[in-house]
This record gives sequence, C-alpha cells and structure tokens, in this order.
Amino acid sequence: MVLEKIQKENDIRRLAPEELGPLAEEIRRFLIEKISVSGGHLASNLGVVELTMALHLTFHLPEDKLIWDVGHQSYTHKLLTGRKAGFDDLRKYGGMSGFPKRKESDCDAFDTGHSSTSISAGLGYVAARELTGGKHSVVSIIGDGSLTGGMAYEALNNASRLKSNFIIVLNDNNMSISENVGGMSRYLNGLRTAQAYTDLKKGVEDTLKKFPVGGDQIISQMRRTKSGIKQLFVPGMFFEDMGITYLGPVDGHDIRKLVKIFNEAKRVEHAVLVHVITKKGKGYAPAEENPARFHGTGPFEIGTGAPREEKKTDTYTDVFSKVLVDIAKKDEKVVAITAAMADGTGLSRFAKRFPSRFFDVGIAEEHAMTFAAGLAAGGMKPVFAVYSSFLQRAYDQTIHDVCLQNLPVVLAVDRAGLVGSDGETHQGVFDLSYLSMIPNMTVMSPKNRWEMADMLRFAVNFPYPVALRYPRGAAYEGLREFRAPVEYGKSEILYREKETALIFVGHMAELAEKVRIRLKEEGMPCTLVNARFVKPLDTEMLSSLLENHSLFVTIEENVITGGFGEQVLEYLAGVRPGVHVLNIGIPDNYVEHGNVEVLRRELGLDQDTIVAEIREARRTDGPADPGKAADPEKITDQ
Ligand SMILES: Cc1ncc(C[n+]2csc(CCOP(=O)(O)OP(=O)(O)O)c2C)c(N)n1
Repeated sequence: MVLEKIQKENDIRRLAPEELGPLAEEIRRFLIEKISVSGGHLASNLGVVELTMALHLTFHLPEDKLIWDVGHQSYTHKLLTGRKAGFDDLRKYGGMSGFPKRKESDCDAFDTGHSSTSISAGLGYVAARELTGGKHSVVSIIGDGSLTGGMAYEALNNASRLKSNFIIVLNDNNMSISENVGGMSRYLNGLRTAQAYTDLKKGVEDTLKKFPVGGDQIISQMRRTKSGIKQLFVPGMFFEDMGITYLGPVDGHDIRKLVKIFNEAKRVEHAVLVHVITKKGKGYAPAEENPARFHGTGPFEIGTGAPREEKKTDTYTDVFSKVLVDIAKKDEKVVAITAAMADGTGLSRFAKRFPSRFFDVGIAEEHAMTFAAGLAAGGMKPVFAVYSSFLQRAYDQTIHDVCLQNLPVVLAVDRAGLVGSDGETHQGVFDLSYLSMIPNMTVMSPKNRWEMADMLRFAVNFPYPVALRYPRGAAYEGLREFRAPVEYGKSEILYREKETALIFVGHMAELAEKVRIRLKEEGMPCTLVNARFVKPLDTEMLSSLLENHSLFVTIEENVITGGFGEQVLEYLAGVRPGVHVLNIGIPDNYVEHGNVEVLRRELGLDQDTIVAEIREARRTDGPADPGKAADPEKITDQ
C-alpha cells in the first residue's frame, strides 16, 4: 500500500513517480469505503484526488498555504497531511471535521464551510506576506460553482492589483451541487470544450511562426489587440483583461501536467488563475452518473450506491416542497428562488412543474434576496428557500432591500436549528435572533408537519416580509389534534395548567411535549404553549399567563442571545419585575459537528436536563399558590 507511506504532510514528495497512479487509486478506494459508512461529501472529493496530490507535490506544507473554497473537497488533503485515522470518526462528535479546521492541523490554512471565500482569504494571506516579507506561496482552490458567488468577484476585482504571486486554482467540473448555472459557467464551458478552437489557434500560431520575419511579433500584437480576434490567442480573456494571468485549461486528472502548470504558475509575479478540468465523482460509477446525489451523502451500499437507510417519513423540506407546488398551482404569482440548492431545499419539484417561475441564481444568496425584493416590488409573490446558515450571507439585503420597503418576500428558512455533522459553519442557530431584530419582519416556526403546511399558506398570502423557519429531518407528526388556524402574532396554548408555563418554538415541540409528560408524571403539570410567532411576540398570551404562573420556561434551538427566550424575559421582566424565566437554548458559542441527538445532550437541550432544571427552579421558587399547586412534598423531594 502506497498510502501507508504517507504519514504526514510532504511525505508524498518522497514517492517515486510510478507510485503516484496507484496512490490515487488507493485514495479513491479509501474514500469510497469510509464515506459509505460515515456519510460525507463524496463526489467532490473523488474529483480532486489528482489535483490535491499535484498541489502537495508542488507546494511545501504548512509553509505554503492551500485555501480550499467551501472545504467539502478537502478529504484527500486531510489524508496527505497525516489524518488518515481521523476518517474512522469523520463528522462525529469529537471526531474529525468534514471541513478544513485550523485547530485540527497547521496544514489547514483557513476554516471554511460557506462558499466563495477562498480568493478573499488568499488575498489577505498575500497582503500579509507582502507586508512581512514572506516567501511562501498562497493558493486558493475554488470550484466553478463557488465562482458564482459574489464574494469571489469582489476578490478577483481586488486581485488585479497584486504585484506578487497569488495562485487561484479553478476546479471546474461544470457542476455546483446540481448543474452549474449562469453566464460564467457558460463562459468556462466554452473555454473547456473548445478543442476545435484550441486546434485552430495552434494552427494559426504555427503558421505565423513559420513566417520568415515578424511572425512572433504578429502573434504578440494580436494578443494585445482589443479586437475579438484576441480571444483566439488568449483564452481566459475575461481574467486576462482583469489583470489576472490565465493558464489552462489542463486535465485535472493528469498529475504530471498539473505539477508542470503549477510550477509555471509559481513564476508569475501577480495573480494567476489555473483552469483545471475535473470530473465530479471520478472513479465511482454511481457518483459519476449522479454527482448531485453523491455531493453530500448518508451511508450507502458500495455495490449499488443505494442509501443504507431508507427515509420513512416526510421531512419538513418534503412538506414545503409539496405544499408550495400546490399553492403555486392556484396562484400564478408565486415564484420560487434558490441559491444553488434546488435539491436540498426541495424546490426541484417546483422547478419541474413551473420552470418559468423558478430561479436558480447560483451560490448568490445576497443577490437572491434583492432579486426577490425586485420580484415582490414588481407584483410577484417570491419564496426564497434558503438554509438558515447561508441566509446569514444576505443580511443587509434582508434589511435594506426587503424589510425597509416592507415587501412581501417569503423566506423559507430550511435547516434551522442544529444540522449535525456539517458542524459550526452549517448550524442554523442564529436566525431567530438576527431575523427578529429587523423591523417589519415576521418570524414563525411550525410545531409539526400540518402546521408547516398551514404556515406556508399563511406566509405566501401575507403582504409583508415573513420568515418561516423549520429544521432538517423528519417532520414531527405528534400533537396532531391541535390545529387552530394560524393567526398573525398569536401563539397556541396546548395544555393549560398552573405554576409552570413551558413555551417552545417550532420543532422543539417534540422535546417540550416529552418534558410536559415527564413533569406531569412527577406531579408538576405545566402549561404548554406553542409560540408559533417569534416576532411579533404574543404579549397578550404572556400577560394572561402571569395570572397563575410563576415560572416561565422557553425552549428554542437557537442561540439564547437575542432569541425568543430573551424577548420573553425582557417583556415579562418589564411587566412583572423578578418573574422567574428560564431560557433554554444554545449558549454563546459555536456548536461543532456531531449527531444532533448527541449535540442536544451536550447542550442541555434534552429531556433529562430540562426536567432537572425545571425541578430545581421549582424547588428554589416554591409554588406561587401552594394551595392549588402540585404536591409540594413531591417537588422538594426530587
Ligand atoms: C454560501 C453558501 N451557499 C451554499 C452552499 C452549499 N454548497 C456547498 S458546496 C456547493 C457547490 C459548490 O460547487 P463547486 O464550488 O463547483 O464545488 P464542487 O462540489 O463541484 O467541487 C454548494 C452550493 C455553501 N456551502 N455556501
């Protein structure tokens, strides 16, 4: 096994050239085997095996900096930097992250997870090197999908100023998660597939070079000309015209050619872009045939590629997907927007049914938001389906373009709450805070699959900005008997008791219901309230509960800071100073990767911890009205 010779970074440089091919094969086999068990990003990683090897053969780590865009394709990089054993607990709690992490290795130059940051981060590294007189190389590796993100263009624009080397590797597989979209993608496709044009160019150059005098001069003159003919001699003119040297395209599975071109790139004294053509899913037929399905996958059978666990019930995303199509059938004004996540957000169904009313704008959340605002201003009913963590990208646009003008844009905020194995960058735990502080915004969250449907219908017909947040995973099918119509700003009281009021947000319903049952069993029955709206806050409900409740417990899967609970606390403290409010949520920290149930336990968002906290709070409070409360003996005994 050649892979066994790789114990740490730079070991690959000691291999004989004939060992590189077998190493690539071993890496592929290793990745397929491991990811088939752990789940993870498969197709993107299989596509960059040779590219990563070539980078490690050309550059010396950790002195040279490799900055991976998104970072989901960094598995080979991890293997080549001594982290093979880490694959046994990949993406598990306490185990190796699926993304680059500076705290994990000094060969990981920059933490990532969200797309299109690598060129900016690389430029920062270059500027720091220029200021400190360093000599190392800085290489940003960005996919063609990530090159649809606005930040990448802002950085390219900035890169043209450089007077020292900066290498941008464009890993072009013609795919984002699904098919890539847009003008840049078309342009790259042109560069990549124009073999005829490359041959023609070579033919013309060869002929001119044969001119006894001046042939070379004509070629270089033509390279400089502004006319369309220049494109014939300088591929990648878009980049060249910005002051960024373009090299390529080069076959991204040919290590020898890659090393050669990277060495050439090192000699350029400003920004240089190396256009590398790769195949997503390379070497594993099911992933080559269906790269979108294997972009991020759960455990699967290697032989067939079939998922190991069949999904049994609908997810919230499924409910969203189906109900939106149903709504759109009857309302032609409804349009849907995604930022490169048609499959993940469930909008593919809408796209198939209403192609002209569906917009995949690329990985461009900022643009998507303002585009939605424009659509709304133009009389349409836009629904922008977006993951909670990626929505962070579009914050100013939410305030400046949507809410300031009070436009009826529906934000379908998917993957809200803990998402699990993707970790810190992907946890959707800030949206309740960052959305509810925006004037004109309405924020709601459903307790189960039926409320999800009702809330979506409510949202699409609401004349102002509204965010509907729901989590990853199976839609809860409990509490079905409670289906009061959704009314603006109104919560829903599910069980009425005294003393303790448990108020939950959205998918915390399942946990809150379990806590309620446990408390009842322990002789501490509690009132159970489904908040429904985080903004506006149902202050009427809170005031009415003050009459016979002394302990208010809020449960949300969001950071406590600025979340639902703090709003409840602030209101109650204003009207009844000293009232006991217990806020349960996520502490002021980032939540790492791991199974969601494990993470919840770690964070105290689990039944046992919450029941114990309430027991303790009741013990220290004492009942507000001992005559009517549950048996006090029982409470103090706990
Ligand atoms: C801001 C943001 N939006 C969406 C995503 C989800 N996402 C992860 S990878 C990816 C596609 C990236 O395509 P590309 O850069 O071409 O890499 P490939 O997987 O094709 O190698 C998307 C949309 C993200 N990581 N960040």
